[in-house]
Amino acid sequence: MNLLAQSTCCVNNAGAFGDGGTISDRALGVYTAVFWASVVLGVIVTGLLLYAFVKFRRRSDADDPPQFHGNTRLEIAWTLVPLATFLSLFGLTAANMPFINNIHTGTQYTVTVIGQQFSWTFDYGASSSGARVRSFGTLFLPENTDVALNIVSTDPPCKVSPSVSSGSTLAQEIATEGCGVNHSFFAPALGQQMNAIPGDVNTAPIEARQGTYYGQCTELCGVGHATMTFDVIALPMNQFQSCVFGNPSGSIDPTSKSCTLGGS
Ligand SMILES: [Cu+2]
Repeated sequence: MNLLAQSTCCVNNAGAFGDGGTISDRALGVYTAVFWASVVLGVIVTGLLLYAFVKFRRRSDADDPPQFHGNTRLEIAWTLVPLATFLSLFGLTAANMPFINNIHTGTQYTVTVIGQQFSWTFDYGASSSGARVRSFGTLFLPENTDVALNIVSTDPPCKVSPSVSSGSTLAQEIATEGCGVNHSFFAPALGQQMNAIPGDVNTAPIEARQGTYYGQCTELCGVGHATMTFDVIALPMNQFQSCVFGNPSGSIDPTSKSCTLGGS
């Protein structure tokens, strides 16, 4: 318990199911519906089985049950009830997947998430001076705002900062280099998980209520895999702006007041 308390000492919402934002609300809604449908069906099936075991048990060796062939009403019922159940769960999942998987229309911020052995770099674009705006190990987000993630992987000899030609994005340039190993970005309380695959750009939406959230790599990527944790800090919009884009040189000081929740 101490170990757990220590490893999550400074981050709220480290649980597997959190209410960190609208995306996790949707995912949690689907999980909850599937869970309770399974509980209800499990209880009904177990109850019917136990009833049949007891009621129709063999009472003596000479005890022969009545012989009959088929029961149309029963067969229709045990075909239609599971079919309707699974179709509704499928429909519920299919209806929610686009919101959880696709970049939301009107999204204005894009962050390139770069997985390396064994750390995470978050790139917010180029500053006015042309330098990359980056944070390391902490993803800063504006609260209650849709953000798009471009998730990639790289390692030497390839560069974390290849030159970006016009019409291309940093994520595309990194993917073109094709270095690295598989990682996976996972922020459980925000309901978002997406693989970082060498040579590919994977996209995912993210949205968070104000707070600090725990994240980690969930693809075994080498000896330092366990150290590939990160924090997500969702700040009020004005604080996010000055934390991430406030410095013309592009550097982010994670210890500054504007980057700290409860700072100003
Ligand atoms: Cu990893």
